[in-house]
Amino acid sequence: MIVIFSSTHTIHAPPHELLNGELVKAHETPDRAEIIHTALVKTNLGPIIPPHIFDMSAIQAVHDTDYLRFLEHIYTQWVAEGGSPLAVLPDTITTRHMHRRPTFPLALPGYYASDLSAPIVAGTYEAAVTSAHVALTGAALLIEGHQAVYALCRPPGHHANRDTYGGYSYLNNAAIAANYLCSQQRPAQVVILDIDYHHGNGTQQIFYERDDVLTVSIHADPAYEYPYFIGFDDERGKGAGEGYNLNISLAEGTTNIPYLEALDYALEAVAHFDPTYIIVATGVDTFEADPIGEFMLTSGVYPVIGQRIAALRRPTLLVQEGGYAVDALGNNVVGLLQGIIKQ
Ligand code: OKP
Ligand code: ZN
Repeated sequence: MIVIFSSTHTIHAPPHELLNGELVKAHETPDRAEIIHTALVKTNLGPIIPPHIFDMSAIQAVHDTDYLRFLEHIYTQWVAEGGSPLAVLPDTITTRHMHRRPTFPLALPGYYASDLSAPIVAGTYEAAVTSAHVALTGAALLIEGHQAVYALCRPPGHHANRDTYGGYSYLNNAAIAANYLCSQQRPAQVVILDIDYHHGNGTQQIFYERDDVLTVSIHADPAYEYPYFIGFDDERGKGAGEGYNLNISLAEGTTNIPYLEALDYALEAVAHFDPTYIIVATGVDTFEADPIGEFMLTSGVYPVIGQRIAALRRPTLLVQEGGYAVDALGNNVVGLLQGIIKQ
């Protein structure tokens, strides 16, 4: 399996995040990707290659121009205006009742942020663009005929919307890759299967009214878990996209067996859609020891998950999302990838 990786991710190292009312040390750290990279090198899973550089239009096809410009320049503007050089983190955010776009640098982040978990530092934009290029490189390899490719993306992306960031996500890597596949080789039909613990709200919304990308997400019930305001099972898509979004939410404490049942249900929908390509938004924060996830999956289940996905026998791109139990992270990701290869 080809792996795509860039060490550019290290320039995005947010110092902190707001979690349950406290400013705590960031969970989404550079060592996550380094740990996965080291585990991949050790297991000799396949060639590890750097990303190709794509035209910005591949990213602009998914994200709004004003939002991209904001991400690129806000850190400098924020610091120049007296914001903390530690990181951009707004103190005032838009709601349903106040949402005029500001121009003032200390106010702008509150217009684009969906939560306070995703600080912007000097290197965030470059790291996020590189992360998108890592995913795009994977998509291009599928077009070239590869059966399974792993994009070691960091920062993650599935909470980023066309014009919002949050949930450690700035650019939606999986969505950018899916949209690229659709635009390159008509009539490509793409499934994004999101197995991260958290609902992939950005991905859902980007494709909500489209029928060429089926979005399927298995995640913790938003009634008690982030992103709270979206991700419920009755959200099925809209307009042409009606029936092309599937949410499967699971209870706190979910263990291997019920999880695999949910996966099988999701995979039936995927098979029925008959995709040209599958993109797996790969989070392993479903692991029992994850510090921010409440599922109880064990390391032994990840190879099984991989095998069942690969049993669909479609060209598959795995895009890294979450997973914060750093001691087990390398093992869990490698296990999943080995399951994909073994099938
Ligand atoms: C990113 B990924 C819960 C706050 C959650 C953000 C979580 C982002 C997860 N009270 N904070 O792994 O999907
Ligand atoms: Zn997650």
